[in-house]
Amino acid sequence: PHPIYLKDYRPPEFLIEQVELRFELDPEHTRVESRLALRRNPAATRGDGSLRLHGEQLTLMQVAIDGHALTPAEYRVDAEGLTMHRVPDRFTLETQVEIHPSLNTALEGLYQSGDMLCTQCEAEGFRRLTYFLDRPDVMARYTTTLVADRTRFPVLLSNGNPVARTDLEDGRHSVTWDDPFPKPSYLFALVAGDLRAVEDSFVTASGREIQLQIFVEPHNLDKCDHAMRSLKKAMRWDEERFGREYDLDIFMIVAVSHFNMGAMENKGLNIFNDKFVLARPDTATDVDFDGIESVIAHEYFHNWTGNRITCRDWFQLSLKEGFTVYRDQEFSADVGSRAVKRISDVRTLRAHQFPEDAGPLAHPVRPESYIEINNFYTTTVYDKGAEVVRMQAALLGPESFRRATDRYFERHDGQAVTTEDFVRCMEDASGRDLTQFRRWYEQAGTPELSIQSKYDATAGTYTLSVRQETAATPGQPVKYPFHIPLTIGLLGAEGQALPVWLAGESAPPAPGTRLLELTERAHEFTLVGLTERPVPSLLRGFSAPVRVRDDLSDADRMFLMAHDSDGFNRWDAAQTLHERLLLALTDDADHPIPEDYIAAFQRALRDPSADRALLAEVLTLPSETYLSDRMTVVDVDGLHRAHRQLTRCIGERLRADLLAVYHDSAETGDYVFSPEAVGRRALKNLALAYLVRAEDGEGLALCRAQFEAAHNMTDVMAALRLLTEQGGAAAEAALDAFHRRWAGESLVLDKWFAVQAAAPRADALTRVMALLHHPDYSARNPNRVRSLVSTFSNLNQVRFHAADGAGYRFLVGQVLELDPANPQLAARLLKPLVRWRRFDPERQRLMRTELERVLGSGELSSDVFEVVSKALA
Ligand code: B3K
Ligand code: ZN
Repeated sequence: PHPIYLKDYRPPEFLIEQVELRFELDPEHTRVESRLALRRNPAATRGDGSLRLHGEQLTLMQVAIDGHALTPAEYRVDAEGLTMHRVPDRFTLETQVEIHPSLNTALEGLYQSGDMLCTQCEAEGFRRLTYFLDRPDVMARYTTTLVADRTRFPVLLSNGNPVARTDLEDGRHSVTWDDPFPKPSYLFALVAGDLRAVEDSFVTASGREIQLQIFVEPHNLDKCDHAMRSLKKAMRWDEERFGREYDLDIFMIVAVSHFNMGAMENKGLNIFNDKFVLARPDTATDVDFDGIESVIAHEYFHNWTGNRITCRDWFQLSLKEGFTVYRDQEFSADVGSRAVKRISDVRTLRAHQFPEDAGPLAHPVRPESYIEINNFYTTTVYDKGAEVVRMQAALLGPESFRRATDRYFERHDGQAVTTEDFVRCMEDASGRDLTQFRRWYEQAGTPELSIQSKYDATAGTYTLSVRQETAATPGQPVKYPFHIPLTIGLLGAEGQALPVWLAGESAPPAPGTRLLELTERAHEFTLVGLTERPVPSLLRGFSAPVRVRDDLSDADRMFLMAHDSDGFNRWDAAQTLHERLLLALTDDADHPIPEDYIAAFQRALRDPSADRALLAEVLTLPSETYLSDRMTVVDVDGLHRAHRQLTRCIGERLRADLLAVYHDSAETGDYVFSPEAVGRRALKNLALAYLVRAEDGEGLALCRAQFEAAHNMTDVMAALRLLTEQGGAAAEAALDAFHRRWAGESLVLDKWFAVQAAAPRADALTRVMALLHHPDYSARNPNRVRSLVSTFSNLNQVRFHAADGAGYRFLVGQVLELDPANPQLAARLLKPLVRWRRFDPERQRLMRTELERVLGSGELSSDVFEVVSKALA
């Protein structure tokens, strides 16, 4: 496999104006006829007169130019495409190919999921349907005819609007779809199956009525309400916040059970992993409800950021993904709690993106090269990409940012563009120069800010010295300073907001948050007018994706935790307190647990006015995986011991308060999915977790009772997780009961597998290996594989990293088994091994041996090859 470089980008030599497709669908043999109107691209340099189309795993039956069949001498077919030696400047190309959906285990192209057929084309799956210029800068209009057996496949869907339906004499029927919007091939989709739809409608701001349909298998019809509500909320929000209205007359969502990712934004026909559609209070947790709301919104938002305006090439992936993640994050913040949303997004960023950016797979938000594009759907491109958009929004301010996005939509509608085009709109609409800011797209790595403070009582000044530094990343030994928005506030002794008044300014600004801009390696800010030493609240709302090293004391952090008006920073102060204590306990089990630490959390728990959701976040200890990123050499066992020790201590010391919180938060009446109700359940189950993990008798009894009595899956799973961790007969009985109760509900069974894989019990791996042979386990279903294998290797750090290396051997065994069938899934599974250099020498050796075993095992997919070879480089 060879790398592809951004610097080699050339515009396509030919454009495709019109695409007519006809699929004769059958799981075993599907015939695809295509008719393409091609013409030479006036903007491209002329080549040798030949034309090469992408195509993989296709059996070519016929190829004709302008109605004349080509003879074998006039073209060549190889494993990656079709080359026609001489073509006119403008012509019609007709091809006929055969494909085999039922054999397609990679879930890319046309494949079978249960009894239905569906497609996944992004990034380069369209070339598995037919010969094509399968690159996003070739945008065309599509008309698609689907032909299939009427009984097996009564529903036939594609992009756009249905324009014709016919019953054929041989028991088949056909439906023709027409999509009036030009689109890149990766947004093409089709679905065929025996599906039912939940229907609704939405009236747009300009008064157009849109038909909304969610297609599912019949037994899932009762699990679509939340998805439909989420969709309508998202449609309204996009009109209000970004002025974006939906364009077609129909919007369809289809839920499928075999899917490599979360969902796919195909034009007018979003295809979803059913995990992000199906929910009923008794089958899905609050986290699931939340995920559905944000993924439905994300895919819907792509209609403008991705579909109407798409990417010129795959290096620009963050143009659509970073921006769309930013949009879905803002949506969730607006319809839920902004601080809680920010906390959960930053948790993800710190737990996944920071380690990625510090490891062998670090890459810029706009990568320079890749071997397999599917490996670049990363947390850097998505989540750091969203932060890069958020920073531009912060630098521009809300009005100017809205002007800039309006301009972007207006200027580039119908085009395939670059992140550079996006930044230029930001500049043009605001008059700001973002030259230096562009480094966020080009340089990998997480900047570290060191912030030193000094208070001068006589002068009444407070000086903040800020330095930024970014460690080298693969291929980028030297880093230049970033343009960083740093928002800060100052708190007085009573917790009141003070003005952030910079020396040289004639009058103080209003007290509150202020945005400072860093552009140099070092800055000094002198703040004046201070009659007392303030406590600084730094990087409010996490205004930039950086690590901060400051000189605040634990007392300052407790003060911020109690008084900061910025909810995110109250949480962050608490996290740092937990983190420092946990790391100290990791090094020394006898390190004392300070009284004032316990007291601070007791006060928080006793505050009746506290937002429950935020309180739950504040009281949650950082995960072992996150903490391991904070250590130079990860001490797997020490961290686990420290985590248990502190958890138990909190459970014992705050017992009465935790019990009170638990009882106060009892569920009354029917399940509601609202920020308040979710927060209350989160806090209740956190209190329960502390009690059970401290092996409190009353806590254990409450846990068993909750498992028996709860009607919502959030409470059931919280109890089942704790029971499973505790083990013994009660755990086995609960697991058996749960399994019996939910037989046949695939998404619920995923939870049953996951809860066992995550429990940090000594026999975890043995159990996971036994579950591979459970009749409900299937390596062909990505959700099932993730629920067992990824849960174990990502969320059960202490057992996955067992000193004998058995966890590593297990994972690599799974990767090698899966790779021939589903390379995308296999490459993702490998991720936990990539950070091997962070561990002690013996674990390093064991992990490296396993990575080398992958590399040495012959036929690897380009996906897995790229990940291992970079991990070992
Ligand atoms: N755009 C898709 C991801 C496609 C991944 C291809 N390997 C989902 C999303 O980000 O909305
Ligand atoms: Zn996306």
